[in-house]
Amino acid sequence: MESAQLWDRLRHETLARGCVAVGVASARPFVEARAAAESRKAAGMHAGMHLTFGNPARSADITESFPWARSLVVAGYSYVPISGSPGPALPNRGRVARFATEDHYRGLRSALDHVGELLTDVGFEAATVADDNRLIDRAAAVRAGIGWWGKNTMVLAPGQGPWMLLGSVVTDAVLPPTEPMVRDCGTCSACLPACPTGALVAPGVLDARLCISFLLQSPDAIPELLRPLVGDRIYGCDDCLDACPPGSRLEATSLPQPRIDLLALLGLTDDDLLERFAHFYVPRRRAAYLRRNILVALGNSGDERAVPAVVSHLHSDNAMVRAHSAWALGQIGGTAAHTALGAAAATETDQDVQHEIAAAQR
Ligand code: B12
Ligand code: SF4
Ligand code: SF4
Repeated sequence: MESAQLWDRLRHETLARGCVAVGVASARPFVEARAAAESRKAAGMHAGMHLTFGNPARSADITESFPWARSLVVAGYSYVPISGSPGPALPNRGRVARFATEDHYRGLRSALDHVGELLTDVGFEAATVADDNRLIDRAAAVRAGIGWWGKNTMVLAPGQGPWMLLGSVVTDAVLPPTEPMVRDCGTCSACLPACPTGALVAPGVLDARLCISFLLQSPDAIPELLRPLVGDRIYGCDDCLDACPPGSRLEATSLPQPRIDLLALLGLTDDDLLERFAHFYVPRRRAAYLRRNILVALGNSGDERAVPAVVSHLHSDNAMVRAHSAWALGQIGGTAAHTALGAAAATETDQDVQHEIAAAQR
């Protein structure tokens, strides 16, 4: 089969399997993306994440992982409007960013695996790579002409805006590359002031240390000053995507979904909590990180009905959970919260938690 014919078939099948954009990029190294990743890392803006920052030279050159790679078939998979939109804010209710309302990557991976099978059926090598340490997905998408780099660092596509997940099929087939898009954000810069923490420190530059999406996946305590800005989120953040005009028409078609009952979540066992959010990235699959996020959201809600559930976490065997519980009680305030903090102050032995309790009592 001629490469143009093969590409036509792959394109058709990718779109038929639910992807909204597809293109081809050559497998040569992504020199600029490597330099950007190295520079973010040198400045500490990667917040210690491994992912594509662990070895930028490898993530920017797919032939390091697949020496036979010649082309990348890159696809964008839309998760809006099916994700719905968070309904109105309510006390003790939280929200999850749209990309994680369910495992939306499943549909993307299945479409890409199908394309891979079509390639192997005609004798080529093929491997699916999506949200993986071996490839900087957005650099591949921009080269394949799927979209352009937005000032919020997302890849935006006409009609989709930033509401697409990205992935590739790596292959040794030499396919005709699609042209990169001649488009950019122009004079718009709406995403920059929309970020609650100022994590977009310059157009196209994100400091992950300030990004709520990172903080809710981080393997550490959430910095005290940033906790109020987390609001009612328990996973992911969409503010710089919500602000983005190219995505607003699509977003407006999504139906409001009820926010999540945070007290019911806190009452789950660790196993049930992890199972409920099996598709989330949770450091070392420890439920304590999910509890940390829920406690911060409850603290921000400031509703006294949460006190008994939060107090029960003041006696957790995990110091980080106790610390966030103390903080949440300080935010909620009231007699019951202060009595519980006083009792905990008398028995707490961990210095960091003692500090959090003292701060919460002020
Ligand atoms: C690490 C990571 C994160 C980190 C850091 C994000 C970041 N901006 O780097 C954290 C945890 C914060 C994160 C958050 C999110 N992520 Co994320 N994340 C990744 C991951 C694993 C690697 C990203 C990476 O390599 N960055 C490296 C550096 C080099 O990229 P960069 O800083 O953007 O650099 C480029 C720009 O700066 C641009 N540039 C340079 N100068 C300038 C100047 C101007 C004016 C402009 C416009 C651009 C520009 O060029 C550089 C490259 O050459 C990818 C998956 C993957 N394997 O690629 C997913 C990925 C980027 N994430 C994704 C998603 C969906 C999200 C969230 C929306 C989830 C959420 N709702 O919470 C948020 C969005 C936050 C944001 N504004 O980026 C999608 C993005 C899809 C898309 N359409 O772009 C990806 C591709 C996963 C996937 N396969 O679908 N993520
Ligand atoms: S995801 Fe949220 S915190 Fe991160 S850059 Fe976007 S608006 Fe800011
Ligand atoms: S909000 Fe405006 S500047 Fe930011 S990514 Fe979207 S189009 Fe670009």
